[in-house]
Amino acid sequence: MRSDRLMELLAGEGIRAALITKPENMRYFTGYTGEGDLLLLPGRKIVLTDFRYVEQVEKQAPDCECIRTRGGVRPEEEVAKLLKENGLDAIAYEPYQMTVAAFDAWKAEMPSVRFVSLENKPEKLRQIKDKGEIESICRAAEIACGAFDDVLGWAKPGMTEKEVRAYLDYAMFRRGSEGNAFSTIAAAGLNGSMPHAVPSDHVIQKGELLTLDFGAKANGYCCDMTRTIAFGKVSDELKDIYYAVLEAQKRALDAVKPGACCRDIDAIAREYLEARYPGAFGHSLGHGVGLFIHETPGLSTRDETLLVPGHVVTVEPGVYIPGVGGCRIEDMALITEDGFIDPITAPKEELIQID
Ligand SMILES: [Mn+2]
Repeated sequence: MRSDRLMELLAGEGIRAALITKPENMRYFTGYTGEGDLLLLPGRKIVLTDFRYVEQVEKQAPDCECIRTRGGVRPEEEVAKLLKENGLDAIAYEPYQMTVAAFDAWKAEMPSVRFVSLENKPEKLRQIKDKGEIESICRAAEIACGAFDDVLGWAKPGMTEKEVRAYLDYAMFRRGSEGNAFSTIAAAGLNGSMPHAVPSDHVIQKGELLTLDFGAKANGYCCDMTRTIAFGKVSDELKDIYYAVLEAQKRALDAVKPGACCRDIDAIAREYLEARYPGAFGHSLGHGVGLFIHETPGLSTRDETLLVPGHVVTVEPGVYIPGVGGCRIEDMALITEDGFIDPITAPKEELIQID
């Protein structure tokens, strides 16, 4: 059981209870996708939630106990009671998403209980994806790549960024996506120099690049991909940017394998682009992906993690030049025993031109 691994880690610190409040982590440990809190005790998983979700807990997480909360039954009280019954005076909590108000409420209910930060232990466990998780990510990627193909057959100069975004999102849903992995980015022309540009009413003109960064979800798992395409003939300057980004990505991908250091992979793409477009690649090369769109490890200047089978990272160099435009190309690497699988099969070898 996944939660046993967490409890083993905590046992080393003398802690035998954990309060899981982040939805992705609750899902990871139980399969339950609704609202509520999860209390982990040795050999027990207890979901605390209200009337709206009780049936859902039974269906999605049959090995969990469920405590129904309501006006008179507050989760804080129930957890305090359970700790007391089990003679526990310490509990691990998740520090990253809990509000200060919620934390105060938990502590006020059990003043003699010691609260110990879980830090990133659940996220560390989630780094290594199992076969089912990999299959879900591949399914999400299949949906997203299919949707990109749909867009290629539909998009024309004269459409706005918002229209393209709407169609791309529609195409992903139509192909079975559960939801967007994040807000789809469609940035054309000069907007392309903003890595996380919000789709606007800008009308896409011939001679512009369009960067599409998007992801579908399957079984809760995200994929993440970016392609940059051209509308009409674009300048040599923009073409050069595209092929420089592509070459940087290929060089980085060549280095992706078990045992490789995340920081070194980032450096390969960074040095290549820095030599040609100084200062134009200002974000990390990539990040982990799973139930959440940005996970660890990351391909960045600071992450010294060595890749192992089961890690999933994006490889997404870009060049962004205000007043000129920008380009990003993003694939995913699912690390295997002898290399990696890239589930992003959308074409990129030649700059795609839409007339
Ligand atoms: Mn990404």
